[in-house]
Amino acid sequence: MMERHLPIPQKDARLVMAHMYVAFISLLVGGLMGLLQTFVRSGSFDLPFGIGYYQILTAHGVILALVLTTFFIIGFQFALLSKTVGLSDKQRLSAWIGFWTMLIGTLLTAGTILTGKANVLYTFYAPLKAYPTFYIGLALVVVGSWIACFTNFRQLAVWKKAHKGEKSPLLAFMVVINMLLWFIATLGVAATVLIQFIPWSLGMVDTINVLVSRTLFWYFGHPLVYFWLLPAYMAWYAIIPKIIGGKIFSDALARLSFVLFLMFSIPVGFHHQLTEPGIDPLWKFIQVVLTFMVIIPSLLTAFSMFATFEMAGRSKGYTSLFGWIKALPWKDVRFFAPVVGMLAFIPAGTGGIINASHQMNQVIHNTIWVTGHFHLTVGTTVILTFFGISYWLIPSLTGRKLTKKINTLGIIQTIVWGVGMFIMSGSMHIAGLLGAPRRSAYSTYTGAEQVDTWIGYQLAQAIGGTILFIGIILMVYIFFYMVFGAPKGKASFPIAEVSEEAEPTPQYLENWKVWIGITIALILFAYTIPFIDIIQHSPPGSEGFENLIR
Ligand code: HAS
Repeated sequence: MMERHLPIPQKDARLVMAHMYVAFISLLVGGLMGLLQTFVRSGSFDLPFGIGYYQILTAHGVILALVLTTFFIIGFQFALLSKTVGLSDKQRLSAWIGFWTMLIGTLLTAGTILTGKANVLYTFYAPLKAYPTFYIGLALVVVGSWIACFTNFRQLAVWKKAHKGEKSPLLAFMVVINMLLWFIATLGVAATVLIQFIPWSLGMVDTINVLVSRTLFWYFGHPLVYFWLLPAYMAWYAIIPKIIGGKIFSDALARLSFVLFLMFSIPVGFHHQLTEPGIDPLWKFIQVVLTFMVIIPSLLTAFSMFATFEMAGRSKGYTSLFGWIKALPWKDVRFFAPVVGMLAFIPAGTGGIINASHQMNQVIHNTIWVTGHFHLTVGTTVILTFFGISYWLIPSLTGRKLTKKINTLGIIQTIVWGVGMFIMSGSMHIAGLLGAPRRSAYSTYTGAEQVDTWIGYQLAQAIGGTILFIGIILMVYIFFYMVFGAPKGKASFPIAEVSEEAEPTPQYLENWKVWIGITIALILFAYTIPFIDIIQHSPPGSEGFENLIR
């Protein structure tokens, strides 16, 4: 077969595409589960063939939040590193080993869920207990992702050695930060899965320390959301400027915001446990303060994006206060999809700040407001940016062109997604404020009056969910068309240059020892005392509850 002219070596393209296939198949399967859920919760639909609500809820969460994201991100990051610092044969081999390890783990976990032996949701809170293969599969996914981490670290290290004294390419720096964050964070989930869940599910021990397991989960669970967000920020900072015909506002600011994410995204897990008994309120308060620190890099990003857009518009001659908005390429889906994601992040981030506010958390915790929050953040901001990336990445990996037709279909897909999510997530937020719980199947709560106030919103969720599912079908069609159907041709791999007016990037931003040192110090500060306290004052462990919920 003739080698096609691709912006990255064909062997690397194949590796990235393998990740993309898993991601887009996951989108279809996980999305279908989501659609069924909204139907059940509307109260007018029962699942056939004895399938349980919590079974599909677990599949939906694991397949979309863990599988789709991890495969897309790791694949995308390999593409970025292949383009900026290269991927040697040895590194490619280890990347493939990582991929297969993750895939085997995914199949094991997904298979366990589909046979109804793991109705524990994606947070797998103890004392709900799953069949051991659920946890073993998850452990394999984490191990596979670690292989990817170390391959990425090695890629940059080799490049640095060959380019002594040079600043690393911005995207390579960002990828390494994200993988460092992921590695440090997954140590927590690996610890709870290996030390607590697997022995317990195998029957080697009778009980599990519930609070320790949840604390280790959230030590991982919050940085997890930034592991999803940072690849979107990579595209915003370094790719979107090229697509709009502009330049990166500031390389230093972009790096600083990533360094702040590394430092502050981990020592904040308690903000998911603010209502959890057994954790000293002082340490909850300290972690809330640290949570407010992790908002800063997102505010820096918002500033940076506005500056990039304005600079690009003004360079094209738009001089009025907001005239530069007109200069943006609204008809280019590679811009349109991510920018809708950015706009969604304004209310989504505001919701996050509400969640993190200690007192207000009491109002929304465990209500469907939180589900609304994460469908706006990961389900809109992140995923629409991933779709936006796909419109140039997939053609550039398959040697095809993004046709006008697909561009238009992509814009329609984005609008469908935006409308569906506005209806679904909006009604989730409102129903949550009215007290509707999350993580629960349809219930009339023995005819309680309060239920009447949120019934209409549950119906709206089903309508929004249906529109979103149409969006999924469109996106999966677009993906396969870009892989197999689009005309052959040369597609671009857009990476922007830094503006000439930007300040030079200080050397210290690449001082890995300092940033990793501060990150570890902050984690030790935020977790050591409360964790010792949790272990010392733990109530007796709990035995497991299997298939308690269906
Ligand atoms: Fe969150 C719960 C707090 C961000 C995901 N979050 C969750 C859960 C998920 C999740 C999945 O403190 C549920 C977990 C579970 O199952 O229990 N979250 C925050 C805070 C932020 C935040 C403070 N979350 C995210 C992101 C996520 C995500 C990002 C996924 C990707 N979250 C919480 C808390 C809880 C929580 C509590 C626990 C609730 C509970 O009680 O259970 C912040 O990072 C948000 C900062 C963001 C901003 C917005 C900046 C805006 C930007 C856009 C600019 C727009 C432009 C467009 C440039 C401050 C950058 C311009 C366009 C033109 C045309 C000009």
